[in-house]
Amino acid sequence: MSIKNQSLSTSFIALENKHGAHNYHPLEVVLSKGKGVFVWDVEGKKYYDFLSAYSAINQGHCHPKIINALKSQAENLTLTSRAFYNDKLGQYEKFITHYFGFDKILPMNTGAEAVETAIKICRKYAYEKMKIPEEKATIIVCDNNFHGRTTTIISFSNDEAARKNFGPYTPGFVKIPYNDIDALENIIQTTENIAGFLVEPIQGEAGVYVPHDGYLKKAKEICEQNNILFIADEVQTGIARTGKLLAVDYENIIPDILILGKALSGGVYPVSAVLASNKIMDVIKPGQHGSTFGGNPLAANVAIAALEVVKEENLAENAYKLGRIFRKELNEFIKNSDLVSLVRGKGLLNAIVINDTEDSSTALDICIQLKENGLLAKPTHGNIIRFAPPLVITEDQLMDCISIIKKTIVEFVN
Ligand code: IF1
Repeated sequence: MSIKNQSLSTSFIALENKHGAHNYHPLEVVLSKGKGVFVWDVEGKKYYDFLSAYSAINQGHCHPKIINALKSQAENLTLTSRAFYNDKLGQYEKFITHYFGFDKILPMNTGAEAVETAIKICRKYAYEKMKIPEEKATIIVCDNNFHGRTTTIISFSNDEAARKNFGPYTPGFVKIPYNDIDALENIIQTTENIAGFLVEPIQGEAGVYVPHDGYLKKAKEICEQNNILFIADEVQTGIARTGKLLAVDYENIIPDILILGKALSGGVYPVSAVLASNKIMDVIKPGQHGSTFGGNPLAANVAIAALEVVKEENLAENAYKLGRIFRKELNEFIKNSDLVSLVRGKGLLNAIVINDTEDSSTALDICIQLKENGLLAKPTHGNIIRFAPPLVITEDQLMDCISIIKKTIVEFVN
């Protein structure tokens, strides 16, 4: 970066460092424009976005249809609160419940809020329908889960950085190893008052851990046999990211409670949702749950457009096809690499595992070099780099990105 350019980025970074909480350590790039699979920094340099704001930008940056839905609604009515009805929410609720095949939606804003909402619904259903004694409901979660950053959610995290010194923690959760059916069966046999099983169909933050085929189906069967609610957190894996509309679609299972977020709005507005049957959702009565922005007309209009784009542009099919090409090309490449030990993922949610210790800076250093070469990505934990481009990426663009990744790894080794 030239000295002049450096001062421009540096000045923006300095503003954030001085005036903003230091709750992130971003890659040193200052973005000012996004379109499709591309983003531009303040110096005008163009990059492929291979993070997609953690899978919130599945439809591509600033998708025209979604932006128009945002603009047109924003000029009419943005927020009424739920003290009154509005002319967009009911249409959205009908649209999304038909789209995913559920009876009802409880609309929220962030993914964490939707996870918290699902936990509350599960607990209330346990007390009022499962006859579990009040205050005794227990929800099974998995080791290395990531479901957000509220106090309750980090209470069942085993990521010390996300959890330490934020206690006292919310009780009512038990942890089992991910992708381990015996552990699920065992905890159910040995623990009283189990109300639900909250699980990511693929563990994103943990490093794009894809469970073995049949895990989710078997887990759902065990939950059904034991009258336990199967709660799928598809905030990151949903909305076509893994090559199907939902990651659970690979195993043809229907969760009792489905949690969505991120790409539900194409990244233009915070929109999340909890979907369930009438039998489950109807435990929530007026005044028992809500939020100021939950179900606002702006979110409703944006989410309909974002979901229409997914089908109109065959994003799941594209993610499925290009994901296979990505893993095939990289698996071939790493046969001769000592630096990259593994490629894994589904659809366009993939990761490479760097052959170095978890606490090494190698993965980050590679991302810094990728940035220099025109591609933005970020490590998840330690030695794992997640690759998740917008699902609108073309095969030519993907091949271009694969070349950049290969070139960078070769440069890094030499
Ligand atoms: C950060 C991670 C990804 C999620 C799943 C719920 C939520 C998330 C499966 C909460 C959010 C985001 C949060 C963001 C970075 C990103 C992330 F690195 F934190 F773990 F994607 F893997 N369920 N994930 O992935 O949704 O409240 O954020 O809308 O906190 O740094 P949210």
